[in-house]
Amino acid sequence: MKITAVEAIPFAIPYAKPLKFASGEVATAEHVLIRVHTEDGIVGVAEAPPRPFTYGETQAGIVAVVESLFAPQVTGLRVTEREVARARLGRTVGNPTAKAAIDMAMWDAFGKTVGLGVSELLGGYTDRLRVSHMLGFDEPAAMVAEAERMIATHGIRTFKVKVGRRPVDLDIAVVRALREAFGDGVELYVDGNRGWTPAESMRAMRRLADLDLLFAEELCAADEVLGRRWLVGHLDVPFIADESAVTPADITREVLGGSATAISIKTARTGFTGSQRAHHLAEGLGVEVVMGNQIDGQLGTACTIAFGAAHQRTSHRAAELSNFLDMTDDLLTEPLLITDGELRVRPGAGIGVEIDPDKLARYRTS
Ligand code: MUC
Ligand code: MG
Repeated sequence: MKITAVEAIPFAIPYAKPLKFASGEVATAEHVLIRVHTEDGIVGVAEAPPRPFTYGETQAGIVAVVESLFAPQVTGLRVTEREVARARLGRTVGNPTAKAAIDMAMWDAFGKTVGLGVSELLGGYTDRLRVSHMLGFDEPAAMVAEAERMIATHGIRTFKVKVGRRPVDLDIAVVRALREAFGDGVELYVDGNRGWTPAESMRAMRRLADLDLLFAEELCAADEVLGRRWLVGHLDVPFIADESAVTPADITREVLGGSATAISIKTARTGFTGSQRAHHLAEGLGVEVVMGNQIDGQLGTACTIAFGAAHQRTSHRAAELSNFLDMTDDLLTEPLLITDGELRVRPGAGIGVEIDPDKLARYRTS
């Protein structure tokens, strides 16, 4: 069970269609594959997606922090000593996706060691989740066409619409066009990635009031402390804290401060161990949870489904599990498949995935 080595391997896989949103754009998945090796010959895997516009991490920075600080701190631990790993890694501030990937690779190695799936080990509530697809910035007709394709090809009927552009009219036109095209046969919610001020958010939400939205996510920044509290207090839909609520302390501050009424859990930034803390806290606070997507590849998505399906609260809403569909390729031997709008937990031990060595050789950049 002892960890003998931790590798951080950068790779790059282009997107067929870049995802654009208020805080940035992703055209290539420049992620880092983390491999945790144990003395028994087990290899646990996970991926870290650098999101400089959200957490300040870069691909080179993730490789450097893992190789120089984190690998030596976890080498020699048993894969069950995740709390020790968390405490040691926690001495370094920031670097959420690098820390999360090490945690998830340790869980993967643990599951493979004992021959059980991580989703079972975490709670085993269900074996599948409904899928929500994220629609990035484009013209209204193109965003409607993408939703149509997702419905026809994958049976997906929940859409998170990226908003936060100026003037707000284009985003409002998109949401209205989606509701007109699909009626109440689809669920819709919006994510502003901090693009608007509180006042702009309020005006936009008033103009969207008749469109039966499920949620509004991170429309304005949490730093707009009083403005955001005022906005959230006036909305009649839950307001999801995403990038503003990563740690338990962030979540507590946002919810008890009246600046959020739901949270997004992303395994890419809190791993399984930190996501459990966020989940239990959300239960204690009595707020809804949506499983979010950090623009993950298939490996990251397999982690999200493993965690989301493990608990009742994270299984209630459709989970964001489809960003990988826009990648030109991926690293897994067996691709994930969304059918009838659902994604199933991978069978098998650990996270239930294998890395294809030929694909890794093709896409690794060092
Ligand atoms: C999301 O939910 O915001 C875009 C930026 C980021 O940090 O995550 C994605 C999706
Ligand atoms: Mg978001």
